[in-house]
Amino acid sequence: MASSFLQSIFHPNEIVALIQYKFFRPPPIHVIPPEQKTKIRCYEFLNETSRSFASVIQELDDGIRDAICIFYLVLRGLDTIEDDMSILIEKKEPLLRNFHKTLYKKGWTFDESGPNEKDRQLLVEFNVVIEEFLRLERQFQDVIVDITNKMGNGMADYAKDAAHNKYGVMTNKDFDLYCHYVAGLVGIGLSSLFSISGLEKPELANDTELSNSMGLFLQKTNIIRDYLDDLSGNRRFWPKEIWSIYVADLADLKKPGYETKAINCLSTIILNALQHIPDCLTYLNKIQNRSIFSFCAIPQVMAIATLALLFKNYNVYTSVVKIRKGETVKLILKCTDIYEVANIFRYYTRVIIQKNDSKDPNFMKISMACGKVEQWCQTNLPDIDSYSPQQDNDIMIFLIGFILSAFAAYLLHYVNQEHLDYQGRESLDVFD
Ligand code: IN0
Repeated sequence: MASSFLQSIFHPNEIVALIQYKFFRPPPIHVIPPEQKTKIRCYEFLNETSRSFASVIQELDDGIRDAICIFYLVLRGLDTIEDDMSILIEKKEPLLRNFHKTLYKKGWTFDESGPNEKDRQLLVEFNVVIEEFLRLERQFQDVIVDITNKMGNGMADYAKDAAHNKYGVMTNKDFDLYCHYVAGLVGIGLSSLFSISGLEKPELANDTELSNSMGLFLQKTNIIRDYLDDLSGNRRFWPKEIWSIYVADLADLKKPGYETKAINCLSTIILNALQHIPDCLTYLNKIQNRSIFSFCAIPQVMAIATLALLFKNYNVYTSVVKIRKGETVKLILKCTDIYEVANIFRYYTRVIIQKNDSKDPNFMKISMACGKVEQWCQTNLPDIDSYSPQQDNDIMIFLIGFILSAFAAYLLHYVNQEHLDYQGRESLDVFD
């Protein structure tokens, strides 16, 4: 918490958002009766895997919350198997291909994940997820099984493909296909669940292209951000069709002497991701239910904020680049309707335009991709400029933020001083 405040010290409105989120946000009102032990355990798992996203799921309306929670945990289980390099391919392939069938095997658990797998315990207690899965309405179960089947088989195809293991993703078409398996299918499944719940129209599920784009935009952003992390685990998701324009090997991008190539390659892959934005906005514009809207919009605005931060940022090749917690919280609080969300997209694509420079080989294409966001807003929300979003620069917020920042800075300075004094005392003790 203290470090989140420190990160946002020069962004008073983020300090206000952090305080608002931490202390003044009403907690989710639904309570699970204590006798429903397996459901309680599922929500505990959800909270362990992803804190901020878990609260967005918990705020979903009654008719859809449990189905999404279980869908999320099932996918997390499948992903844990796919990621685990300690499981041999002979074992991994059938596990992935049959994972959808295990959803009907009461009592099934798996304790062979590597000790370092973050979600190892989820598979150790997977019987709990299965039990709750079997309590869902039949139509929800069918969607989850169908998507898990398609995704598990797609993942298995990639996991056993020798060329993929050696060179990684080859063409831009492969890039889209891999992202379709691991994320586009999630979008397609979610749209079906929304429509079946009756909270959204059937049309949302029929337009699978839009649902797919929602997933591709998120997954491509993750892949761009995780360049270094993935490479160190010998995973190669940046398509060769893109990086081979600049270097002979994907790993060269992080080497000294390749800085300009690395930045231009980063622009090319970011441009590839930006192309999904109009579809994502069109999808979000079709959503009617408020809780589903926030659930879908929050990851999307995080993704565009991340892309704006990654663009022209050499740190992608040296460390993990992430948006500040304060910025995350500010975005979560803002995602209330399509006008707010479109404004956030416009804001970050304008950040990209400002960073863009004419020496970049993709200068024109990037300008055009960002221009399409402006165009989308003018066409679909013609009154967007007369719409007045919650003012960021509202004088009160600024003043409160400023005072709180000063106070936080003082506190941190004070705590640090105490800490140093204490360390000093400790080392004195040692030397005495
Ligand atoms: C998700 C997606 C997600 C949410 C809403 C609508 C979607 C439509 C299409 C595809 C995916 C959609 O959102 C989560 C967000 C998340 O987990 N964020 C993490 C941050 C992080 O970097 O991991 C957090 O801690 O807040 C998401 O990333 N994925 C996901 C998985 C399952 C479900 Cl049901 C929904 C993963 C992925 C690979 C992008 C599909």
